[in-house]
Amino acid sequence: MRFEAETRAALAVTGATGLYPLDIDSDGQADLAMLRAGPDLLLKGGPDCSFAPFAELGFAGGDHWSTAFSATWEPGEALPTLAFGSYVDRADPDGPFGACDRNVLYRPEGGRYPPPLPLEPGFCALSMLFSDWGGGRADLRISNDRHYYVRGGEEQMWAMEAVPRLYGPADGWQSFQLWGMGIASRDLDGDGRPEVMMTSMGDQRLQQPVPGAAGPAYEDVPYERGTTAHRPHAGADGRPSTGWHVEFGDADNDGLDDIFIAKGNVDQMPDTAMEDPNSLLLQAPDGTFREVSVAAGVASPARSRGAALGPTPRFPATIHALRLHGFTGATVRRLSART
Ligand SMILES: [Ca+2]
Ligand SMILES: [Ca+2]
Ligand SMILES: [Ca+2]
Repeated sequence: MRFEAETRAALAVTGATGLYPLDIDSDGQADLAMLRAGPDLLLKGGPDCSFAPFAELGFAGGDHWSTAFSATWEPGEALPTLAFGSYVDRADPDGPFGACDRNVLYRPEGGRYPPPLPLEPGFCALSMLFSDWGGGRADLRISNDRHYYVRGGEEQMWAMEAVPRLYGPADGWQSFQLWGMGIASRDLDGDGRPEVMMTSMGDQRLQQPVPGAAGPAYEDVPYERGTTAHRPHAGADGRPSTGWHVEFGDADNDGLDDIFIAKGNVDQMPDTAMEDPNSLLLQAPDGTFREVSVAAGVASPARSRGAALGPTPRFPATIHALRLHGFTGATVRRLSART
C-alpha cells in the first residue's frame, strides 16, 4: 500500500488536533469534524475527497484546545449533537495545572447549530463517547486527565436530558480518577449492557455494568480476565505502561471481540515505560484475554497515540497503528490467521 500527500486547501489549516469523519448532513457523503487548538471546524465532504466549510449550519467553534469529540443523533433530529472536549485553558495565567477549560455541546435546532451549551466543570477531557449504558439513551461519557486537573476531578458521564446533568452517586455512578486517555465500548457478553474500556497510565481499565443496577454503575472486571496490560509485555522495560487509543474488534475472525491498545510514553516521563509495545489482547471463549501482539506483528515499541482496527478489501482482519507526533508514519500489519 502506498500513500501520496495531496492536502486539499480546506484541510490545510494549522492547529488541528483531531479529525472525525461523519455524515453531518446525511447526504451520503462523509463530512469532517476537525478539532483544533483554536476554533473547531465542520467541513462538508464532496466528490473526489473534496471538502469545504459548511456554510449553512451556523456552526461557530469557540477558541478552545479541543482534545475529545463524540457525536450522536438525538431522537427526531436531522443533525447530530456534537460534543467537543477541551484540555487546558491556554488563556489561564495560572495554568496549566488546575486550569482545565470547559467542554461544549452543540445541539441542533431547526437545521442549524445555535451557540453551544457549556458542560462544566471540565477536567481536561481526552476522550468522549456517546453510548447507551442500558438506560435507553445515548449519554456522554468523558475520560479526564488527572495530570492536569490535579485534584477535585473525576471521570464523568452526562445524562443527556433536556438540560444535561452529571450523573452522581445517587444514580449509581462511582467516582474514580484516571490519567484518562481513550474510551472504547462493546457489549462483550451480549447482555444488552456494554462493557467499557478506558486507557490510562498503569492499569488499563475494563469495566462491566454492576449486575442488577438500575443506573450507570460500573465495576472493574477481575484481574484474571487479563485486560490490565499494565506493563510492557515484551522487552526489558518493567515500568508501568501508558495506554492511548483503545479499540474493540474481532482481530482473528473467530466471532469474539478482541482489544487493541496503542501504547507509548507521554514524553520522556521517567516513571513510565519508554519502550512500550502495543497490545493486542485476544479473547478466549471463557472471556479471558491473552497478549498476542508480538506473534501478530503489531507490538511496535514506537510511541503510538492513535490506531484504527478494521478490515480492508485485501486483508479482512487488519490493524493500522498510527505512529505518533504529527501522524508522520503509519504501520500497517496483517494479523495472520495462525495467531
Ligand atoms: Ca455529508
Ligand atoms: Ca455486557
Ligand atoms: Ca476474536
